[in-house]
Amino acid sequence: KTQNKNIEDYFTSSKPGSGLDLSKEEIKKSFLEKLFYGLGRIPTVATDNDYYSALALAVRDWVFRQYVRSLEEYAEQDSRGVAYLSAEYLPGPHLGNNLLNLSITKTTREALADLDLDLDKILEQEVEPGLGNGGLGRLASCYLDSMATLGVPSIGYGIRYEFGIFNQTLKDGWQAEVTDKWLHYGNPWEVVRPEIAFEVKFGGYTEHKYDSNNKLQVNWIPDSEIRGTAYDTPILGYRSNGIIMRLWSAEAIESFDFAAYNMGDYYRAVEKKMRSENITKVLYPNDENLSGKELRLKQQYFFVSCSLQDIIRLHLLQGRELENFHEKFNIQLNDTHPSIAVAELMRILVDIHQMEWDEAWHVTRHTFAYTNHTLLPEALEKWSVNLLGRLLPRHLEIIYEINSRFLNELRKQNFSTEQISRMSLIDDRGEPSIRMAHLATVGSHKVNGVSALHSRLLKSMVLQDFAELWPEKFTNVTNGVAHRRFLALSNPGLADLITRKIGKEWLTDLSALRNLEKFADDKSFQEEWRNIKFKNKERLTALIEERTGVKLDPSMLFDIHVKRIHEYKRQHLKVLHILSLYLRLKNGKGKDISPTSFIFGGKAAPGYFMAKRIIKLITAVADLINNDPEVNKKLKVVFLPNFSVKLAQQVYPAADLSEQISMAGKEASGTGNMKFSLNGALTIGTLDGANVEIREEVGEKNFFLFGLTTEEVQETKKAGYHPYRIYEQNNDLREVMDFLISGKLSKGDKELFRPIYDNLLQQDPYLLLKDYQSYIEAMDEVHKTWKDQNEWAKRSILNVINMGKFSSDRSISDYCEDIWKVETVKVV
Ligand code: RUG
Repeated sequence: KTQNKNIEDYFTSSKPGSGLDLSKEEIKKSFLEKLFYGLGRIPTVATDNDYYSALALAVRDWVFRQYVRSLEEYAEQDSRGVAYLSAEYLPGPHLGNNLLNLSITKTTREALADLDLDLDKILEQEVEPGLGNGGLGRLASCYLDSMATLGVPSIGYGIRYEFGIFNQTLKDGWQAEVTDKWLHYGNPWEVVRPEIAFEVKFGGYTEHKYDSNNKLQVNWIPDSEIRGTAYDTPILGYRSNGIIMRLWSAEAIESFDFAAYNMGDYYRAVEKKMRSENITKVLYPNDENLSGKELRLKQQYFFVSCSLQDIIRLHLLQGRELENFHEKFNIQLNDTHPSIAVAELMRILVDIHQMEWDEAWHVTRHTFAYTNHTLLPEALEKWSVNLLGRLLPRHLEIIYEINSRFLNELRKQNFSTEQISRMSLIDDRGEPSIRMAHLATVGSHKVNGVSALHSRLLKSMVLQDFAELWPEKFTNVTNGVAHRRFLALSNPGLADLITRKIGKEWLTDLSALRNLEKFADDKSFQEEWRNIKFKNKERLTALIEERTGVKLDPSMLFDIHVKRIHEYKRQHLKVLHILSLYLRLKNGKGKDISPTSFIFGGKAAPGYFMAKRIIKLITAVADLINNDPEVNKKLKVVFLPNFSVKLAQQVYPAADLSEQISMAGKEASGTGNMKFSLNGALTIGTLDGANVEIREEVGEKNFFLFGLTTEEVQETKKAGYHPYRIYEQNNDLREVMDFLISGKLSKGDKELFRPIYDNLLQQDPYLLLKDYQSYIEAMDEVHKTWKDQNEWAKRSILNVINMGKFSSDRSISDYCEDIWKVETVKVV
């Protein structure tokens, strides 16, 4: 750390000014300076991407101003901080959001117009960082937004994947994956910090020795080491603080093997470097069986180790002792992906800083808190003892030690052998493996689920024994979404109407939307509301036509199902419904059907056979219906490829109906459901995840409910479920199912969709057939309600105004109060 009195004096006397509310001239000047001197471009050669980069660099300066001001404030208050550890982030495009948060969108538009440039065209240039798979990564980014807005002293740690989630294209109706080269044009938002770099060890063995005080010293002798370098992206809150998202990138410590080079083996000279850098090359698409994937475990440990070394550096930099580390830092584990951190912190404290085991364990348990995001057995992470021992031999020893002490405690408390084996961190059945959720639970002071239902099920199913042992440890924090991005930024028409009626308070307190209640019955307000929706639908229609060639009619009902493709999310239930409408129309029984456009979007994991076939089914149904003049005036179907945050921002504002139709008990929370309602879509949904709470908030009448409850699902399965019987008894369903294998969807190929057909008739693990009739009836009710446009508008308004609970600001306040116990410090 260098002390430079002159610079310090300058910094204190000239306190960085606020980055907010800049004038048109200031914006123009900074933009042009970045273009000329930041990028070295002259007007004759500057491209749209140069304009985008210049504006982004100017904006980044203002965001950093807010960040620097925040840091000063935090240091002064000596605040308790939060480190959010997440293997995934989906920030979405930064530029528009930063302009909004600096309150300079309008002025920037004018500044650029003076230069004959169009802000929208410039915004279009941004390639978003696809550093996540779906809900979990997007949630992490919503949380950073809210932590910044509320003034939580915090850092988000993660991985700087060189290639993010694949880009999805369609080939002959099938998903085809294309590498995501998001860094191809550079990334103006990040700053590399070559001096914030840590070494991370892998492999090798451990040595156990007693020192002169007869204290055991363990030394880990690795067989390889890799360096992680920090890349910082400032994240700005709304007219508020700035925080950092710090992503680690792997590089070789020695970039060149001179011995090999001198012997003429040029390839081997750089091979090691290439192998080391593989660690942060690519994001794993989830839903696959990841347990054998060594590189995935390396990624997890790599980012955890860098992050912990960094947090400890920050702690010691302030002259503090490690004994009170937990009083100064909370570390939130976003799912089990970073849960190896429990063993790593123990290793750092005990092996490196010579802390006694019991004290280190106290510090560790009071530092971590763990958020569980899934009950799906296949998604609960387990690492084979063999693999973990090979990559992280010392961590395996530590995990065994934690486990042995934990199990001894249980024995003392007279737990049965059966309970003890259920709760053990090691699963001994079959090939021994580590249950990462158990490690995270034992090593944390709080464990939370992400919706009321999910947290209840977590306590009664997956972590039941632990919840009985430590009831006070378990809590719920219902997810929330960044309403500024997903309403203010994505739906400017609606945002403007709301602000005209009730002012800007809702931007920082979403529950202020309730002040709109008096307008719910107001016919002229309803009309304005509908016009805005219509314009959003026109916008989406144009985008869909450009991307797919399918032209929708914006006066139709827009019925939208966008999310990852997974059997439990039941996209194929929606397809069965569409086919039932198609057959009704063909049989001359479709007079009650309201004209509808069905829009699907979402990626399937590349190795997930059924999910990929479901995409093919959707596109096959789309081809059939869109090209049949007998039905295509009433029905249209489209699969919008490559769903992303950028696309989502266009899709949610244009939705009339939100499909949230997972089998009850499977969707931990869902966050798309919140974004839809926030933009005035009505929901058709099951009592799953956060749907339950959304329905409570918006009112039963304003939510189309169908399907079994979680308890009914459990009873159905327990009683022995026979989908074939339902098929036999329901004529309509039988006709639809048989249509799947009729060849009419597949140019005569009767086998193409047989795997879906067979799966549903023989196993139907997600009870589509059981819920089918109830879904059809609820959809009929939707179509009936749509015919009364005033009623629909009223329900849409009631959805939006009751969404206060689902802002991520509320979620982060809950974390602050219940889990982190931190005080917020705002700079504005
Ligand atoms: O599937 C869940 C969603 O229900 C949830 O809304 C989201 C954020 O909490 O996390 C999703 N999730 C769960 N993504 N990955 C996992 C399992 O690792």
